[in-house]
Amino acid sequence: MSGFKALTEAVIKGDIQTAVAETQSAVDAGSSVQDILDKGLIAAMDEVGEKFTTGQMFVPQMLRSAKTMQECMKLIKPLFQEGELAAKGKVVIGTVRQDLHDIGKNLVAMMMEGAGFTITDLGVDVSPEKFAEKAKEIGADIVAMSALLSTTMPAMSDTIKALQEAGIRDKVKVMVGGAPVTENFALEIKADSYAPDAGSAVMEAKKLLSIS
Ligand code: B1M
Repeated sequence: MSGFKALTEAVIKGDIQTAVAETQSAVDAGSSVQDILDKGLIAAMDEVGEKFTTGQMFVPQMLRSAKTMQECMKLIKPLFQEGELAAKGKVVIGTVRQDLHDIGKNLVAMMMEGAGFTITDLGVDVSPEKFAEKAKEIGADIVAMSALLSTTMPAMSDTIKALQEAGIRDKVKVMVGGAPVTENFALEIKADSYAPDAGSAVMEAKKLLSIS
């Protein structure tokens, strides 16, 4: 077995050593970071999700696969760097209240950082108040929220309310994303922007701040 298939299999199995080695050989063989992510790592997590839905995998295995993917992401992080860039804007990012999924959020943070944004990552299970407090404290340009559970999506709307209550809603742009989040939902809760994946999150962030 070779290439992305071996990488995907290793992530599904939670075999960190093999997955990291496969990621390294894909990098060495000149594969693009986008392909490593889409065809290797994200493809693996999609399969993990399917196996979980059909009862072939359980939370501990899902966690092990997540840990494996995070280790592979550490390896490709430097490849996102676009070189010496002028600071593009301050972004406060986090996964919303009661949601512990952070792989997609980390990917978005990593790509934004690589594109020159200054990132303050609040982690997971971030309360609306915490988002608002930090955004106010650092004078953020963008508040970026990730949700992976349909049950935690309402926390995005609560966070927008918290930004209003903190008196900074007109000073920050709000971006939302995550697998169950849609463009319509973003419009409904009056977010400024929605992005389906990490690459478009960078483009949307640039658009929001009128950066080319
Ligand atoms: Co959970 N989980 N999980 N899980 N998990 C999902 C999300 C699920 C779809 C699996 C399934 O049933 N098929 C399902 C959600 C169903 C729903 O509500 N729609 C689910 C469930 C049910 C649960 C639990 C409730 C399970 C349980 O305990 N019974 C539980 C909830 C815990 C909690 O959060 N309170 C749970 C727990 C976990 C683990 C902790 C074990 C682990 C997470 C570990 C971690 O993140 N450190 C986990 C995992 C790994 C998954 C799956 C398998 C993979 C998620 C992932 O990392 N994908 C997932 C199934 C799936 O997604 N296929 C599943 C890869 C990642 C790169 O993609 O995060 O979508 P994603 O990010 C994308 C885009 O969405 C976008 O960019 C990224 C790609 O470029 N994006 C943004 C993300 N954030 C963005 C923000 C933006 C813009 C774009 O702007 C700000």
